[in-house]
Amino acid sequence: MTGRPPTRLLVATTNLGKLDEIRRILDGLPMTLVTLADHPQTPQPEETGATFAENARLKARHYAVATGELTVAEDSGLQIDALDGEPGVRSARFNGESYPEKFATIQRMLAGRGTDASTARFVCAVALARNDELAWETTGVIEGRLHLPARGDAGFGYDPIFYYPAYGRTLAEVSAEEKAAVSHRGQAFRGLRAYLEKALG
Ligand code: ITT
Repeated sequence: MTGRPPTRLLVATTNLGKLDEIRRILDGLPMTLVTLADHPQTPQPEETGATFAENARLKARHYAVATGELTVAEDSGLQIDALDGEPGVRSARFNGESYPEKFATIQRMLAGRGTDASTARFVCAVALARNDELAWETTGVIEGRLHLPARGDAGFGYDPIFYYPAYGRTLAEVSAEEKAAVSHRGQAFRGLRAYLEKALG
């Protein structure tokens, strides 16, 4: 980044589970973190990208232009190998109103392919934008496998069906600190933190 060091950072997500995790990872950074609650009139963009990275860039640019803030956005999701990477970029809007319904859909789809197990990964693409310009980007990945039925009630989204072998538990059975230490989001946002610390001098 060039010019005056930024003092504010908009964390542009409508997902409170993500926001809570991102806040913890960026805690102590010498910047004021603002959220979409500080910009309540801002319309949401349509997530038309074919990849996590495209959607992260699209969201970061959209909110940066709309608010004038230095903006970070992320696009993330679960890729299930036995389902050819589904739900992928459609994770948030995947079949089923609730997560238990989404888990049941996954179980049915797997059964349709003659299995009840699969390796899987969470991916998190992060993009930082100032106005329409992309300033920085990265991607974090965590590898694991499906655990059906779901187990645990921490975290959010697909955490109860994502088994992380090194912990021997699902990500809904570990603390926020344990999840952040290994997660796709933890990796990507620690990268952002390091970038911003350097940029801030
Ligand atoms: P924003 O676009 O406003 O950030 P969103 O929830 O719509 O919010 P995405 O389009 O990136 O965001 O969808 C991400 C979905 O992927 C999320 O809603 C969960 O279903 C899933 N997901 C991502 N990270 C996850 C995690 O750490 N644990 C469990 N599920 C996760």
